[in-house]
Amino acid sequence: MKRSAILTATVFVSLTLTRPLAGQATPRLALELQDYVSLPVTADNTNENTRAQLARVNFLRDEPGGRRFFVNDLNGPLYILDKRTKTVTTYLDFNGAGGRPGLFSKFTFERNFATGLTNFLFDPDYARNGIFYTLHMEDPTVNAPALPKSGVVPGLDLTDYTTTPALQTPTVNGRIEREVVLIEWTDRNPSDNTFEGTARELLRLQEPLPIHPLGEMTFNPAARPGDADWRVMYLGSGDGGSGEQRDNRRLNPQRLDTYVGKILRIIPDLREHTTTSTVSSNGRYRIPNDNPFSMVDGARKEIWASGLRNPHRFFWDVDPARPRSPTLLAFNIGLSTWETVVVIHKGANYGYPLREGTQSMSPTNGIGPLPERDMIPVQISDTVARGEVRPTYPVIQYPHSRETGGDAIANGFVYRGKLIPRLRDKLVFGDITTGRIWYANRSDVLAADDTNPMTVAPIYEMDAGLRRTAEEAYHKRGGPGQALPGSGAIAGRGRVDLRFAQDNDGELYILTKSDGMIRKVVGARVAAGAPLAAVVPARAPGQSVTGPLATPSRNLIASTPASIAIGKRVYQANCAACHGNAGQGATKAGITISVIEEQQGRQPPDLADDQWDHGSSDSDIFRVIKRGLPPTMMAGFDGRIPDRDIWNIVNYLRTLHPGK
Ligand code: HEC
Ligand SMILES: [Ca+2]
Ligand SMILES: [Ca+2]
Repeated sequence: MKRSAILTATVFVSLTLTRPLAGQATPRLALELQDYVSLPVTADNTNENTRAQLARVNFLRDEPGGRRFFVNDLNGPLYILDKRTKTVTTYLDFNGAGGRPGLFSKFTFERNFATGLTNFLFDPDYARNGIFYTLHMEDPTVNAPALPKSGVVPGLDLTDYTTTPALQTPTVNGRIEREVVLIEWTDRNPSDNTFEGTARELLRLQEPLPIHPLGEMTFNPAARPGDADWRVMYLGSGDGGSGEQRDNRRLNPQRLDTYVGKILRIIPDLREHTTTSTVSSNGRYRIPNDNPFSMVDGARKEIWASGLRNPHRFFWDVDPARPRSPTLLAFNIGLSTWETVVVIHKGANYGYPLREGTQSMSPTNGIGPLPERDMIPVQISDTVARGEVRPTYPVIQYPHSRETGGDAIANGFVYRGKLIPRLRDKLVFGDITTGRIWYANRSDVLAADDTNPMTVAPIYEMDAGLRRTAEEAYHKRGGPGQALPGSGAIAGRGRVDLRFAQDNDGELYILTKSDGMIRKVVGARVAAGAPLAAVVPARAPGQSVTGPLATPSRNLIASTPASIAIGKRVYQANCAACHGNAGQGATKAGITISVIEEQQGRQPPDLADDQWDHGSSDSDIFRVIKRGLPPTMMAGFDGRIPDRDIWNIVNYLRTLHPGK
């Protein structure tokens, strides 16, 4: 087995220090990675998008007991990875689409992001009961049975297998593009590499669009038999793309009568907690009676928390001082401005799509400061609201920016292994597309879980050289593209597509879809050069916590050559990635932003053609740049670009029209 230590580059990225840390200087860290295993290539190279990633490796989970890892590839296989021999064996193959040999005929995996076999999870009692759970995606319009194909897995007994009616998600156009299916599997003999036993469909959920599905599952690791949380499953349910629609689907993450944009909490095993729970409407699982909305008329009883766009990864932080009550963190992908980590609290509302990060977001006012009276309606349904709630805000956030941010938050873990004492008590996390990696001190993360939206944990960038490493491996392993597949607004051409995993010893692994590799984090050295700066993005310079949304009615900066030159520079740094380097618009610039393409949305428009869909006066354009155009990817730059420079951009844009 090849084991090449890949040392990291020490590229210094300058960051703004907005809150100096008391006491010790913070060293700059560089992560050392070691190839762990290369997964079988499952790419479709007829496509430049994420289907051309060499292997869409999504999760690595350590088997309770620790002899083997299990790993899934979104394209269909659930693998067993032997830790000693590093051999990869297909345990179950879900991909039976279009006559493929796997289990499910309605399986769908070909569109860009979290499609296919999205997740799997071991039951807390797996070592004794052999139970695990999977989430996969189906296309309800495919004309084929939803039952697993018989004979594909010889040991799978399908005698009692039946499907369930899909849990409904409101839509205004009648379109339900996907269904996510949660299945409970019982392997009678979990010690071998084959499946023999039964399976039970627990639920299927309608997803309006193929993005942000119900995709994450976890159990409280501290719960023991007899505890209220024992074998109680928390689910991270993305909003199915609804929050960024311009119609009534938009409020789905807020609506308590929907399952999307929520954290759900259920009891998969009908035999558990029988006296303190209620059987679900489909009869396949139970709902704990202490869920926060179990007594609210019209609400889905499964809901634990609401108002999230895409809580696609969880992490339980176990405090050594209070090991019995761990804290659940969710990594939540943002729409236009902020990537966030939130602490999950019973009944909390995280505000989306009325809030993003620590700002407000609305189709009329754009992205802006929080209102003085920071309350939002408790939305029971589309038309019924009952009372108000103060939103709960992130403990970590970083912006969509080239200097200090990224496109989409991956996940992370507090390091608790032995190999790298320097990482102890640090929450290590990253950005999916850019492959950028940061840490936050665990104590800062927990301290930011106050009721003040403007306190967030400082984050510190680390070097890992991940993009270069992935590019090299991608080419070495036969990837045909010049750049890595896919694209992002901040990453540009080529997505690293990063996720983290943690083994039972607390050691960290890095999964990258682009090159289909798993690498182990084996060291963190202090990098040479300037000391690392902290980023506290919640209160960017000039940004008020609350305040009026007024924008000036006329251009305050004269259109001088100096103003135009500054405007051009600021434009290049912040806007060119989407609107092209000459304002010609994404299409003419040959840019396709995968996320927008996926939703068949509007690509960033031409700003040089003198057609302004959102108003053509200088102050209209100023307002669009400052506040953004929610719910689209056009973010507000309030707090990130000073007003003076927004006027400079307006002056620059005015020079682009060919008539000028
Ligand atoms: C992440 C991609 C992205 C970035 C970065 C971005 N935009 Fe946009 N922008 C869009 C999209 C998408 C739209 C179209 C929204 C819609 O109407 O559907 C848009 C719309 C606009 C409009 C409205 C055009 C009209 O017809 O009225 C203006 C003006 C604009 N952007 C300016 C900028 C400026 C200036 C910057 C940099 C400070 C910038 N944008 C950065 C994606 C982006
Ligand atoms: Ca078995
Ligand atoms: Ca806070």
